Amino acid sequence: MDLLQASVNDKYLALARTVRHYLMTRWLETERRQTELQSKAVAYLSAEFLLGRQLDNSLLATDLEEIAAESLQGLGIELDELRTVEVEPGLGNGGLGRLAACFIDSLATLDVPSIGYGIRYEYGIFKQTFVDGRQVEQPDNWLELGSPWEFPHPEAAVTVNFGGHTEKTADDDGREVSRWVPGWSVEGVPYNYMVPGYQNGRVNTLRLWSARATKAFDLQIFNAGDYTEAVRAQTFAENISKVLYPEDSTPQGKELRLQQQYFFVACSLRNFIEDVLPAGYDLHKLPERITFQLNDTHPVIAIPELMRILIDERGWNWDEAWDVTNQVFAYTCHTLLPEALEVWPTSLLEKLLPRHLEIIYRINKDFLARVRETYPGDEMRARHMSIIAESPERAVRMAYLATVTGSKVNGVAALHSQLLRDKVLKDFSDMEPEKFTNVTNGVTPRRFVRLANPGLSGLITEAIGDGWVTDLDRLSELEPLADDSGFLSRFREVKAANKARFADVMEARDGIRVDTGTMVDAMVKRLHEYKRQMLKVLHIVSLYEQVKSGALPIEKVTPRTFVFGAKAAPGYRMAKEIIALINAVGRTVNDDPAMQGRLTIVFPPNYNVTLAEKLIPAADLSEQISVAGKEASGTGNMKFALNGALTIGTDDGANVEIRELVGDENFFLFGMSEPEVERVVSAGYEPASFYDKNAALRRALDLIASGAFSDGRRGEFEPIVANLLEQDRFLVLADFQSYMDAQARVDTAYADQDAWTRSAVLNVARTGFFSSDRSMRDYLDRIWHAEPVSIDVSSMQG
Ligand code: 26V
Repeated sequence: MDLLQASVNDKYLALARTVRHYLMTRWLETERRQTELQSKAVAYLSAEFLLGRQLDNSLLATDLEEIAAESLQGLGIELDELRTVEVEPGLGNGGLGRLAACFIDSLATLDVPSIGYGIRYEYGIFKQTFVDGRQVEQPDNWLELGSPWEFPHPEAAVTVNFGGHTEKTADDDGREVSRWVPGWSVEGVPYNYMVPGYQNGRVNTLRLWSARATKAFDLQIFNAGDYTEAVRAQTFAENISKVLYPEDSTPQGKELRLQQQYFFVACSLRNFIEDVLPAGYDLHKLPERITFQLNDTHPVIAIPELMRILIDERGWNWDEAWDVTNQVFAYTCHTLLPEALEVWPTSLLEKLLPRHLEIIYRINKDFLARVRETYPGDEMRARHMSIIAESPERAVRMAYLATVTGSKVNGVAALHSQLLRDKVLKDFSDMEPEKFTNVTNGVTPRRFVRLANPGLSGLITEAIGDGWVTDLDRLSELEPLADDSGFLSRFREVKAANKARFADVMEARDGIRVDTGTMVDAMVKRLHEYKRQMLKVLHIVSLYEQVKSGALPIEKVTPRTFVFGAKAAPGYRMAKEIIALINAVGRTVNDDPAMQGRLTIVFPPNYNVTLAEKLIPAADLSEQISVAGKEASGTGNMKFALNGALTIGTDDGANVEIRELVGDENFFLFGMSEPEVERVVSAGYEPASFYDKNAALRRALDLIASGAFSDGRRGEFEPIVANLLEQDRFLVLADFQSYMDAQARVDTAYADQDAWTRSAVLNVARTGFFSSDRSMRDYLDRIWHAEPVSIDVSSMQG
């Protein structure tokens, strides 16, 4: 094609294909090496991989950025323009999906043989728009222009069965065996994605499955002459990988969701056993070759699936199969909210996976026998620990199934793992304490520092060399520079440049103006009551109210830009009301001349990985304000700290570890601790008493209720106000004053820019621990016990 006629997308595709071609040699070599060595690998099973844009990351991993930029320039093309046309694959909801993406990046960089398994959703997380300040969801058609990063392998499709019934027969020795007679099936087509390590020649694989109708199924119906029925069947099959469920934390017992889970897990196990392992491999030795890491409960149906394969397809006896299954799975829990623990009604399993249900019953029977043996006469305990819940309906508790079966169970931050042991999974931890461990989450420094923050990266590299990119603990070498005024002023220049870049992005993306002279105060995460965006709103409304009533002179207000980014689950009413309130407060405050632009609220719609990469490096203040004991870890908190934002936060999730590392003087702690929360709640929390006692809080809430942000319509935000006064499950009102006090300390600290910058530098220097490379080493030591395998690049060409 003529360059003159090429669209920007054509040029982007041409560059992407060039880079991927370069990576392919390494990909093949990685695979050849693995086939040769047959060493132990890790399979990360996850329903979500929130990858973000691929071009930048691939250019970094291959070290081709400079040469690409130069050659493009010779053709009169700007690399920067090409970067921005890439649509990010949003195949995840939030933290859990992004964590999976960080982990596979680190595994590749650490040279660990590993493979990610998941679902190739045709539509990722919905695109968020605002209509009159309210969230409206649009489908995310990320494949519209095609993706140059995926490699479909229709020839390697595998069949997955569903439905039908089981039949009891006897084997040669007269033992009863069960046989699954499935009712229908679909095919899974693997799409492979390259996962390049950072400049080390290794390219691992992410294998995502796409569903289609089976040929046999098609033919059968076409031959019967029912053309429309056959087409309908195809659509039915393709539905399975059609769309990512946008619910996080409140699982709905939807049949399609269970179909998705079993679909990708069945494809993945079959693929590993039949295609990755050599032909004829003795599965008794499976634990020498693989750990299947279960990312939350979404892939837990893999447990009965492996049992079924070993028993029904390979003819093993139960104990043999159980012994192997026990060793190859490990389970990561990512939540503390009881309502987020997945349960599947036995009626649904019976209909969709009848043989798996039988296997689960048998696992439970053996397990309960062990419980009764350990605790004779303690029937209550047995009932509590049963994998099968009896009410409100008979259902399988997937977290219990994973805990009982897995070789290890881990939480995702120190506090979270402790709470799992002490509360959520206490009985299990009492019975098998050695099973429980912690691995604190981490984030990849390649994407979230090196790529997202080139300015800071350059500064760091100048000071300590570039080894930090793969050894983030070396950031500690920056510590002495926190007292070097020259370094501090350059650090400040970088922050200023990042704010300018963020302002440009906001202008171009949404037509929003950002004043780069203000403190950037950011709260970005899914909208959830426990995360307490409402507390942030009350802070803003209270400041606004104080200025309007004359209690606070406007000159005394630290100029801030409050940045929100948050999607609400489409069916989560209260979350959507809170989004509407944030936008309403934003409109009123931003338009009020009395504010003189000192307090500005910006809420760009559709916050995603791409926007995160621009916002985080520009932020001064990171809001991590969940009620203590509810946020399992958080990972945004780590990204902000590593980019030199100071945290205002509760003692929750990984905030605890961040504060320990950066020191109390460089962190704004507020709010009740987890034990305090527990005490207040069990004593019978009365939110209205805080409203009665606290004038500032009362005025803020009254202002919202008065219609001041809704053109005088008093009822508009009534559900929010009533909920806070009557229920307030997450103790927003109880923590209000403490939060306001901490924000006052923020203002004081920010007024001394030298001291603030010093704290920011110390945040960077002291948070190297939060590299996902460290997380991966912890998993390797405590759970996986696999070894790195280096790839020899000397023989390879570009
Ligand atoms: C649950 C469900 C339920 C069914 C529909 C789809 C769906 C998707 C995700 C989830 C899991 C919610 C748990 C979760 O996302 N946990 C977050 O995990 C992060 C990584 O460990 C952690 O940093 C966050 O604190 C935690 O909330």
